[in-house]
Amino acid sequence: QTSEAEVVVFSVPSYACQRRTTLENHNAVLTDALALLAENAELSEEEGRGVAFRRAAAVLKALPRPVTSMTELRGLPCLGDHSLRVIKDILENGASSEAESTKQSERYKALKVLTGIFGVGAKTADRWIREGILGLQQLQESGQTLNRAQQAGLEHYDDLNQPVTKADADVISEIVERAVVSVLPGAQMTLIGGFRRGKLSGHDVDFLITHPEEGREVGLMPKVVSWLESQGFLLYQKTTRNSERSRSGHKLWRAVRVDLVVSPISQFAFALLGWTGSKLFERELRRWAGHERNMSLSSHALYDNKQRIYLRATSEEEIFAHLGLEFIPPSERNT
Ligand code: DCP
Ligand code: MG
Repeated sequence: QTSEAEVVVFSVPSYACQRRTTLENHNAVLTDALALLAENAELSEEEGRGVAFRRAAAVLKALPRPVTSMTELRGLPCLGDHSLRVIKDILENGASSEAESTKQSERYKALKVLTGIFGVGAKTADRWIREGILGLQQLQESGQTLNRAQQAGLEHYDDLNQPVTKADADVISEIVERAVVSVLPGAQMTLIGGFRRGKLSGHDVDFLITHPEEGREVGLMPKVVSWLESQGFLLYQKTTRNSERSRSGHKLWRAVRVDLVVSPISQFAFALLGWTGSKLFERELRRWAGHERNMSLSSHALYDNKQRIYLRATSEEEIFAHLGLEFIPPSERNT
């Protein structure tokens, strides 16, 4: 005869875009370790492993209380063997030996320092490490040729690696707003990225700019950038023509990264949804659209592959409705 104890398990839908994830995280000890392993995988260009750790961490972030035993995890989605091993280690020993040894490894430390330079990605950092360059001083002494972005990144290394606070973001909002309305009266600016999700700090400040009359936004980006430059606010700029997106340094009391996105009003809702994040939330929305709805979602449009039509939307709510998802407000997209 067997007796079975009833175990109360958590229930969580499998796509992050089906869940409400606030900034309140009851499992930070677990998710910090998984995030570190995800970051290490991404820095080692193992994207698949990175996403697997990110999805596992996201499930734990959505739980209403701390996990205390492995049995509570039964039936939860996205927890692969590797992530479960990491969680078990922490629950039993207080820390993940894998996360700890990764954090202390010379390679991880070097990847962090080098990719902390604006304009340096995982590939470049890996090449430098293989050439024996593990830090900023070694890089400067090596005589490596740096592109303009990397030179600016190295010059403002400390500033750009210092988190941007909400207060910094508010000051910058006022300046960008002034720039936008000066060069195009009637243009509208919205805070996007982490600050729109209610985060209190970030690595940059992101803005979306549009005009209520379709077409009036054409040519706006270079004008905004010129205005900022003429007022002495610009340290460095990198413009991507296609995406109408500009990254610029910002001289005030320190250098701050600012991301500007310009969108025609017809695409505004898609740009707003696509640039509010989090990165995993965006990835999951696109995966849901493709795998569950046979649609293609981007920050420009939503295409229905079956009906072969573009689905219009003037608000984020409409896009969620097209996708057959419950609306999740920005503050609950912190997955
Ligand atoms: N984004 C994305 N995929 C990328 C880069 C960006 O989906 N590869 C979207 C989602 C992000 C948003 O753009 O949330 C802004 O990009 P950031 O890198 O600035 O991300 P956050 O603002 O969320 O983070 P942070 O607070 O560190 O700036
Ligand atoms: Mg940001």
